[in-house]
This record gives sequence, C-alpha cells and structure tokens, in this order.
Amino acid sequence: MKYPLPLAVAAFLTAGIAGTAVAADHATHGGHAAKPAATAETPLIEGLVKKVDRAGGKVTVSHGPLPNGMPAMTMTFRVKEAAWMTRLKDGQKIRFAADQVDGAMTLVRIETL
Ligand SMILES: [Cu+2]
Repeated sequence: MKYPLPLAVAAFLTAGIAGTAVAADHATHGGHAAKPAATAETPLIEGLVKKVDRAGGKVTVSHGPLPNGMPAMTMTFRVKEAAWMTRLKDGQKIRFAADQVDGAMTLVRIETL
C-alpha cells in the first residue's frame, strides 16, 4: 500500500497541470476571437462635396467624424481613381471611405447619393 497514494497524487497533479494548460489555451483563443476582424469593410462616411479641383485631382469635402478619430470638418482629399472626378460636382452628396495614401488623405471608395 505504499504506491497507490503517491500514484494517485501524481495522476491528480498531472491532470491538474494539463487542465491548466488547456484553460490557458482556451483563453488565448478567446482573446483572438474577441478582436474585430481586420478584414471587416470600412464603414462609409457621409460627406458633401464643396469643391472639385479636376486639374489638381483634389476634392474638398465636408464630412462627419471618421473611424480614424478625425472629427467632422471640411477638408481636401485626393481621389484613388482619377475617373471618379467626373462623378463629383459641387454640392454632390457622397458616402465615402478615406485612407492615407502616400501621406495624403485619399478617397478610396465613393458612393454618390
Ligand atoms: Cu477631415
């Protein structure tokens, strides 16, 4: 009767350690799952075109708060596709996504309303 108890304790400890490892693994996975997917589509922001500078390839837009923390303001954007300039005119309401491209805030997606 000398062996059974130590074996039982050893088995218990092993199970306890394994259980802890499993729990930690689950916690790690839970942390990953809690993060928003990086591939989620950027929400579109409403904006009003104030001025279209076709020659300069720039559009002045009055916009609401941006997801990147920029507050509502009127500012100048570049556009990702030069062809988009033809769809824009003064007073045009748009919904857009903007991002930094080569250091300049750029309209990377536009829906005209
Ligand atoms: Cu702005």
